[in-house]
Amino acid sequence: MTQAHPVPQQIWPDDLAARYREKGYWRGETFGDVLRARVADHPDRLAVVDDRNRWTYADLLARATSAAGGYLSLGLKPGDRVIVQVPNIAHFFPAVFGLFLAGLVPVYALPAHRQTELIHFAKRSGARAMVIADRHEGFDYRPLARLVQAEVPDIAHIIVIGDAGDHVAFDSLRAGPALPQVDPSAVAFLQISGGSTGLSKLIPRTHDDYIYSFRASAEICRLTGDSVYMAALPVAHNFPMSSPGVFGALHAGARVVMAPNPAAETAFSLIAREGVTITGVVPPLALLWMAAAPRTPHDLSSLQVLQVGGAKFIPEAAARVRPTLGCTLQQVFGMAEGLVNYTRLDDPEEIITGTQGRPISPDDEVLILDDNGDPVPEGEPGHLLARGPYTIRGYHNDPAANARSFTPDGFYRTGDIVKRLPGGYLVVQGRAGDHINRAGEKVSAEEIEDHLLAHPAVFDAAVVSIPDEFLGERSCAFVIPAEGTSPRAPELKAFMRGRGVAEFKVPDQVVFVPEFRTTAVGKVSRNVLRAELRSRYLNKETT
Ligand code: AMP
Ligand code: DBH
Repeated sequence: MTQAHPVPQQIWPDDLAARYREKGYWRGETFGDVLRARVADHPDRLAVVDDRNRWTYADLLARATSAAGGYLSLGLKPGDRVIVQVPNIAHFFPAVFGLFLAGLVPVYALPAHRQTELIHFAKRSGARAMVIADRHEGFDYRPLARLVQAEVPDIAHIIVIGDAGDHVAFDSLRAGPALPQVDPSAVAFLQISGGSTGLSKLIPRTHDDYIYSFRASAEICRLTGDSVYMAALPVAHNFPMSSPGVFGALHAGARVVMAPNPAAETAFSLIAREGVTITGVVPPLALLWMAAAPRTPHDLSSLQVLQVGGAKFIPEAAARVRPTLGCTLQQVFGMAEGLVNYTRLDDPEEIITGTQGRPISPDDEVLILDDNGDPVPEGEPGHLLARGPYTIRGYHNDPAANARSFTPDGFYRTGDIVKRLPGGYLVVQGRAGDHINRAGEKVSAEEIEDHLLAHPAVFDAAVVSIPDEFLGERSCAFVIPAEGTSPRAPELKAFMRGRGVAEFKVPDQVVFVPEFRTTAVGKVSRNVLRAELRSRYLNKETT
């Protein structure tokens, strides 16, 4: 017997919802409406390009409509969740617009996720199907999906883009039953949080709220029908998806170019070939691109805006973007839960290089509070909380996380420590919680510790973030070996890989210690312990 599973919901109080509608943020449009409107405007304009395909807006809608009918013909019902683990290929769009048209709810997984994460997403969301690509960048996703299905039998269908074997071929999906009426205030998809405590949480976003966020983002980034947006980061990330990302670009009637990977050589050749005008990267990639630019044979002159976000971009590096790449830098500080900040394209240089931008919306409410929950004096650092027309009011199916992460009046506790400058510009100072922001991928310390603790030679483990010149932060696991054992770092790393987790969660470094030598009396909290280990490490006294 399968257990009844809650349908994802996102509920704003009536007065705020009314206000967001009245102000024209929420327009009662669905993803399907957006695509249909663009097709009506310019059916023959190129919408999506990858290494094999060049599809117009009309092509995209036709393919999405076939997919939608095909999904429903398989027996999926509007409201059902479908895990989407699709890399940066053109088919991502018919796959997800097909789901939207059918009223199905994508649950976005990253190509880097492995069975441990996927099983968690599947169980927590109550997923009934998966859409995957056959292979990408040397990895075969079909055996992985089969492993997930073996653990979560509610997954009735695996739909494969490419060579499907004995699964359902995406290209065989054909229009069938009539498509349902889709409610714009309903949850359109579940996005994945980086996870600050334990496993990733599922983030329910509605058509209304998400479309507002990328429509307004596209305006801030001045996208037009002549813009060419390149998705360099994996498109399931909220940043390349919506800030303004691929959806903001399609909303603006622009062209989307899918880069199969973000290496400088790949990205630069696509920039030159397609005349890319804007793209977004994380800080370590910005550094690599700046290092590669002086020697590239490719013409990068079409690039007008390089967006950098996901982790802090230091001012010294920020100042080098224009001289090396010849384009405007835009800093982006956002989160899949909602609030996104941008430096504006015409901001003064010191704002662009020295801040992480200001919120999208006049109705974004931002609080900066001290440890007691009182507002800090202007310009002082404090905890960032946010509420607004595209910031969620709760995670899906996770009452414990909701009690921690939201205030009674609906503000989301971001976990970030920021200060606010005049004009509302935010400067990120750090994190309150224990996660590692590894090149923009957020990894929860607790999640890594739980994996390590499953190894018989690990008596205890504490994972901390260590500053890293290239990655921004890297993960360091302090491990107390179990009595009579002497585990080695490669063995523990291999063990974690064997458990089927994304590679970015495998600790970068393992330090063995005989004990945690905690000074506090009694039982110390994990946070105190991690902070102490981290400072011991930074002061080079780890043994
Ligand atoms: P998530 O909630 O997993 O979507 O991750 C969002 C988090 O990424 C934010 O709360 C910040 O901690 C971090 N982040 C995103 N953009 C930036 C940025 N430009 N500078 C510093 N931190 C950032
Ligand atoms: O890191 C993020 O999650 C992020 C960064 C920039 C994000 O969600 C966004 C912009 O929308």
